[in-house]
Amino acid sequence: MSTSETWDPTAFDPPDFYDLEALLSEEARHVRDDVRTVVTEEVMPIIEKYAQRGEFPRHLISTFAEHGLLGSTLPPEYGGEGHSNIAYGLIMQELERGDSGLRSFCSVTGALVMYPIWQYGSDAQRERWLPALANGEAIGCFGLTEPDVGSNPAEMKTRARRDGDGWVIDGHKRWSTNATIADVAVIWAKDEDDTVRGFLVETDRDGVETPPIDDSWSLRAAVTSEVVLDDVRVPDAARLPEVSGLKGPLSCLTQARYGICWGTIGAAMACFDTARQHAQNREQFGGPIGRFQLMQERLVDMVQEITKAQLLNWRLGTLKEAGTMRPQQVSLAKRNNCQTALDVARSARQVLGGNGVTSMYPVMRHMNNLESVVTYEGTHEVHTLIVGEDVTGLNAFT
Ligand code: TGC
Ligand code: FAD
Repeated sequence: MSTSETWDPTAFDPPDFYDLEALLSEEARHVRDDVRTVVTEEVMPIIEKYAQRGEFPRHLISTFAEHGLLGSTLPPEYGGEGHSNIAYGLIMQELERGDSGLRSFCSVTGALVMYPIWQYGSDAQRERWLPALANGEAIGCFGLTEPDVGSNPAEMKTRARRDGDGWVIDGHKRWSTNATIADVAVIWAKDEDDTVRGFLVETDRDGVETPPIDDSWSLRAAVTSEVVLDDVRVPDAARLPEVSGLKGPLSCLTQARYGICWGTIGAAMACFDTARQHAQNREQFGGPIGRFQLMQERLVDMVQEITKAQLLNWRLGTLKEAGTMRPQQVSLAKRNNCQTALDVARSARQVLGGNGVTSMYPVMRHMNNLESVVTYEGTHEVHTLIVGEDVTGLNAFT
């Protein structure tokens, strides 16, 4: 068997060592299977080329909308599907099996743009933006991070000052997923009393620029940008009226981090499955390399860590569904699952040998993507310290 024949993406057979399938509702299975088919048929055949070119496959937005993947937990009157949190998690898992950048597009749309509008917006804001975001007619982005302010958003420099019956916003956001192609940016800024407030800023307003960051080795099939705000005037109706303070943006992060916990395991499953197929089909020393004990140890380590992460996700999902999930529990799973996915990707890359560094296999792309995923939405260290505070009662950030 030649090297290019050692992996068949249509034969994807994800590990489910503890039969979590038996715990899934009919709804969750149905949604998961639908997204899995979309990814196999519409993402896998094209994604390597888009990543190589550094291009977001924009035509997939309408596919995501058609399959209800944008803001899917919201109620139908606002364009959502009313899906359970486990079904939502499985959507993220399957999307990231394809590419972290595609999951990013959908999780930013749902968790970082639609969620704050839904949770903290006025009726007019909900009506204007939610259906359009759900059906892919409008694209949103989230601006919290700045060039000099990442892990500690409490230090943000972006300012919003009162001006008549509106506001003027000045600042610079960096690392905003989707911004260059976005119609609306959720911008977090401090007012004259140093209180953090959220604004829905249309990106075609005077003074807004959204240049792309185009020199990244990671998430190459996604759009990541700067958002420069130079004396941008918005009416008071652009302010999210129902929240003030840092808990506004941080509560959105909890939603997005939840999706990342599931998504990363989709990437890990893809890497494992590729490595397993290769180990079964690639022959050296007169037989398949999967017969070697050292190869089996790699594959077993992968299954072991993926299984633990799947169990974390399952439990986290049931807590979220019950309304009792704490942000610190999300931090533990985000920290564990990002690291697990990175470790699996790196080990899978080794199983593939030389061809593993090429786009013949999806693993190096996943590995590079996961370098962003472990950093965004709170770095590994930040989540360590969030959980550290929870277990010691001592705050390491002050
Ligand atoms: P702290 O004093 O702890 O909290 C301030 C207020 O916020 C509340 N809160 C939360 N609420 C909900 N969810 C959470 N995760 C929350 N964390 C805190 C808290 O209860 C408090 O409320 P109140 O009512 O008492 O005012 O705030 P702090 O300044 O000490 O925060 C510390 C720290 C480091 C944990 C926080 O700043 C943090 O999480 N930093 C990491 C920054 C980060 O994750 N940035 C992500 C930017 S967005 C992004 O990366 C998108 S990538 C998306 C993609 O492409 O997929
Ligand atoms: P820093 O905060 O400068 O951290 C640098 C290093 O110092 C890290 O290793 C960190 O863990 C460590 N460190 C910092 N503080 C401590 C501490 N107290 N103890 C120990 N170690 C510490 N942001 C948005 O607002 N919207 C988006 O849509 C968005 N999308 C992104 C997409 C991509 C591809 C990337 C890479 C980032 C994105 N981000 C986004 C930004 C992301 O959230 C930040 O990069 C992240 O929060 C870390 O901030 P920083 O890069 O400034 O690193």
